[in-house]
Amino acid sequence: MIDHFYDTGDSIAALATPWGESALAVIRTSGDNCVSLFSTVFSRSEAVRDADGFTMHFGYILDPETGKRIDQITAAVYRAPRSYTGQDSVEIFCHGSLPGIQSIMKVLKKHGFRDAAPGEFTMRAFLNGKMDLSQAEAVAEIVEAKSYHAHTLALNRLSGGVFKRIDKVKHRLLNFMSSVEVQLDYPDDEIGGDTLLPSSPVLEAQEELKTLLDSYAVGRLYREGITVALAGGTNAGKSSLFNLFLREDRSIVSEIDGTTRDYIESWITLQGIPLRLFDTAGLREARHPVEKEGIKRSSKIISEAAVVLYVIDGEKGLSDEEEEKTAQYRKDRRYLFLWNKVDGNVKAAPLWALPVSAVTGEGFPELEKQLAARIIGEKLPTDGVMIDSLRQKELLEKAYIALGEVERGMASGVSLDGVAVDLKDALDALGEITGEVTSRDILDTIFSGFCVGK
Ligand SMILES: Nc1nc2c(ncn2[C@@H]2O[C@H](COP(=O)(O)OP(=O)(O)OP(=O)(O)O)[C@@H](O)[C@H]2O)c(=O)[nH]1
Ligand SMILES: [Mg+2]
Repeated sequence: MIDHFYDTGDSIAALATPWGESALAVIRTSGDNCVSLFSTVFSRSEAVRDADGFTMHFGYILDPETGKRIDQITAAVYRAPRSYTGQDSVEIFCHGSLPGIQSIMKVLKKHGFRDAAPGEFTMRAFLNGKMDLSQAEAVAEIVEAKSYHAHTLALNRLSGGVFKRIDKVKHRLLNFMSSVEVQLDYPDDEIGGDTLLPSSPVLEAQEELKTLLDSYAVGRLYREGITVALAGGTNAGKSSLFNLFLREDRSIVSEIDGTTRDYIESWITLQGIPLRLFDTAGLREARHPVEKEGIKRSSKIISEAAVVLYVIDGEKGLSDEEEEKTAQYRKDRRYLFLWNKVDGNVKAAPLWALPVSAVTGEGFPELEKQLAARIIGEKLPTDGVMIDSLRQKELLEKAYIALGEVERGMASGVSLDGVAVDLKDALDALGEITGEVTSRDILDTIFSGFCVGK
């Protein structure tokens, strides 16, 4: 991290759009002195120098020494504190030409601006109280979101979703802390006695933290996706179902046993969750070395998949061998069983298998529903707040564990001093999430992960 990262008095500038040819590019600047510095390189310098916030100005970027025009631009002026960083800012909308952008940056730097470090704009926003640390992290999460859903979740965090939840827990604990302190200050008071402290605020706080912690796994899921494999005997209809999921004729389907010899994969989205779906080679005692190898590779995919859709040919029903196998697989939480070909003349499906038809699509909506439920579980927070940052998750765990200590301490009658120490640990961890309690190292780590211009 560069040394002057914390000098918020400097005026900084950076390209906020990708470095490449485009119709428009945006150069962002910020600093207490930023508007007046900018006016020295702008053709309508007086207009911009006295400009109000939220105004746009059309003109040219000039080299003040030669008077040469560099680019035709519009400049958006923001006045403190009503800007992204909380400082005076100018956003320059110029043409997306690489030499043009370079020349503008050069003239800005010659006239008082310096290059912004990664995340420095957001860092200033945080230091100026425009957002808490969980919101600052959400800024990077929005930029990096790979799916529509991940984007929506990050936007929720940006509008303070995590902050509000943590703040609520913190207030609960602070109230409790004051009752502990009252007892510490007046140990002989007649209302005294450690046993009088109710443990419910601690339990309720723990419950809240647990919900947020559980949301981490779900948040990751939306961001990174999950692997689902179709498995089963030959000719069961795996490739037909694979194609149905893709809504595309991707995998070869035929009535010949052992059509699929290798695995095939494709990304699909199920209720906003990215799924990496695999079609695999039908499992049987193969003689051909190529098929053998295909089955070996497919078995590896199946053993590593988060969810296995085990397809059974309902027309044939279960052979003794398959009966035994599926009995084994049913103990594995990852397996969901499909009784395929129900459009035809099928045997009755057992209760543990879902009747479907890859040909008519019968049972498919139910399959999608059950698959989504299996993947997400029932832990989806109702208000849609999910955490996505490993840092936040670790701090939540720390707070959760400290509260466990508080509870144990109270139950076993440990001195109230000990309880107060654990309670303070929990509060500190929560404060670190939102950034009230923080160190320079933490800020460096968080903001250095940002892109320049953010
Ligand atoms: N009637 C009916 N036939 C189906 C259904 N699903 C698949 N089939 C037929 O069953 C045969 C095998 O289908 P595939 O999808 O190739 O089966 P698979 O499990 O991929 O087979 P392998 O790749 O050989 O392991 C084909 O002739 C399909 O048309 C279904 O739901 N109903
Ligand atoms: Mg196949």
